[in-house]
Amino acid sequence: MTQHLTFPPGFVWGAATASYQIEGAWQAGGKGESIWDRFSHTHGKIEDGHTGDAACDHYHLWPRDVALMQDLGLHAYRFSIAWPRILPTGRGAVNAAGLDFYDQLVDGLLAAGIQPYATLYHWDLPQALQDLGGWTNRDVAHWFADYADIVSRRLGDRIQHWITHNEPWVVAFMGEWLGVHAPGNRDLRRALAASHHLLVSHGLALEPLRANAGPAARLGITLNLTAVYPASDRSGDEAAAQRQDGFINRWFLDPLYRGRYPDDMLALFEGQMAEPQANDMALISRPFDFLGVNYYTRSVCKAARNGLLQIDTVQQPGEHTEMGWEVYPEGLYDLLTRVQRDYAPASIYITENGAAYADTVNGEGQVRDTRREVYLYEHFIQAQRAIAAGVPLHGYFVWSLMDNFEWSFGYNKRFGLIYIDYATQARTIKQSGLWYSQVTRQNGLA
Ligand code: IFM
Repeated sequence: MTQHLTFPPGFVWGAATASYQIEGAWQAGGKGESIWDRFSHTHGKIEDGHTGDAACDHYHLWPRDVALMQDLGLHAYRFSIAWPRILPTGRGAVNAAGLDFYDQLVDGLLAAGIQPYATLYHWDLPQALQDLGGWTNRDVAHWFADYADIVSRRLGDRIQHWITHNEPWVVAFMGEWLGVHAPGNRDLRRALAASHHLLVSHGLALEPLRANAGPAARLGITLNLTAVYPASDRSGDEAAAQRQDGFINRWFLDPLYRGRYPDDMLALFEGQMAEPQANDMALISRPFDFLGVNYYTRSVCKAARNGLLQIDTVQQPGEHTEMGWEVYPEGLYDLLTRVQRDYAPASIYITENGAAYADTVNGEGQVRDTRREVYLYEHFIQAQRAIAAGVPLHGYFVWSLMDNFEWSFGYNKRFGLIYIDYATQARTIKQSGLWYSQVTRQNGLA
């Protein structure tokens, strides 16, 4: 690896995690049950019966984790707040111990010179709200805004970067349509209602966040976006790629940046989705400060005869990660330049990018994860290209700071810069983490 990497001064290098994936302590400190507690405790939902009950025990070990972040030279740490720690039943009584936990974490980060980037919703909805319909119930959007208000009143003096949602596409479609994530439903109508209410809740939450975090605070939302390509230049394949782009990318980008859903998708979903209420699209398209982009792989599509979307994704030859995802760094450049061309966000952060590999600790106590290092390096090159092409990319968060609970795959996929021994909770910085600490310190590679 010889190419030098140079990023603009002030570029933010970080790493990301999410509450359910790392905290454990699922009943500690007055926390309520979340939909992921319920889902993972349901037989057959998660590989090998794994749960997030203990995870990386970050709830107790966070001081050690902050020290490791310092070792990595992180400028910033993106974490999520567990709604049921703050409001055990989703609304009503506030759990002081939950707020205290994040308060201490934020103070610990700032004392270590690390900027906190907080995500309010990374999928652990209070189960009590799911019992009322979850995201399919419009009222949840208002309860989300109340929750945003409570958290930002307490932490808004110290957290300058707020992300309302992480990957609302995954929440709505994998949770309510494909059934592989909590709450595990298989109903397109529910998924479409949920996706709309997630967007409404984003718009509603901006107000208390701005009021409590002050004018300097930067507010954003994170989307899982993909670079989409047709498998051939046949018109059917091009149309399939267009549908995939509509389903994954434009379904969220258009409402947020243009105040309307894409017509081709509305036609496809006809009869399955309620008409938005009068003010909804204005709410959803309220100005916000940055777009968080989670990028892992591309999607190559061809026309199919089955399914609502009539798309087959075509497996590509070449390098794949342990998730079975093709390594396609150029897709990051294509995606960023396209988002910039079509939507012109004022500011973009890569809020997640990384790779799962089957890491092991060797006899010398090291984790030699060269493939992850190469994966990251190649994606950094594409980020650098995108910046040179005029994309206002201001930071990069590697997924993930540490190995963690990878949803329906349990602990069987390791994404971390830090290896976790789940039996002992020992942490080992992987080779990729040591390499990344050079990047964070040199703002690239000299
Ligand atoms: O682990 C997830 C994360 O929670 C959301 N984005 C994708 C990651 C890898 O699958």
